[in-house]
Amino acid sequence: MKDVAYIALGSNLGQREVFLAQARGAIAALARTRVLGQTEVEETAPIGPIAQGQFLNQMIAIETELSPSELLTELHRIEAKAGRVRRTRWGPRTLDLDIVLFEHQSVHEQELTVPHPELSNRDFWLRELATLRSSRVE
Ligand code: A4P
Ligand code: MG
Repeated sequence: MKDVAYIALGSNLGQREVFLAQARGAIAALARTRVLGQTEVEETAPIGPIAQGQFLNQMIAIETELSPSELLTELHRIEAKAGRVRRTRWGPRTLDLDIVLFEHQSVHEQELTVPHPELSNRDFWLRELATLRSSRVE
């Protein structure tokens, strides 16, 4: 099934711009997927209980025939290439790729929850999502 997915990119460790650019390239290169749009990169103050550096955040809209779990596997592979090491939950990271929303599917599995549970708490995600949805060309 073909669907539109909104992917949040985040980095607050190391060469943040480079990690985001690599992620954009890797997402654009995914099989059975095309990029519909992307927001500007913005710097945001860290959310959550851990004291850490500022994030660069960005959101990309894609149309994909990958299933939700196939997409998650690909995003994990792209994170791993950016040297992502999973340490503390919510802690600093070279690259974090979250599936924020699918236009036509919701997922409630142990490995994957979409819409992302934090969506309603993150003003910049809501703003980025609105920007992408309003500018999308079908
Ligand atoms: N997983 C479940 N649902 C999803 C989904 N919708 N998208 C699972 C992606 N993954 C999802 O994720 C742990 C597991 O969640 C994955 O293996 C997948 O099976 P993770 O990326 O290893 O852990 P995490 O990122 O530390 O946890 P989580 O819950 O994804 O946290 P967030 O929401 O990513 O928070 N402040 C600012 N300003 N900007 C940020 O981008 N990000 C975080 C991380 C904290 N503070 C931030 C930002
Ligand atoms: Mg995450």
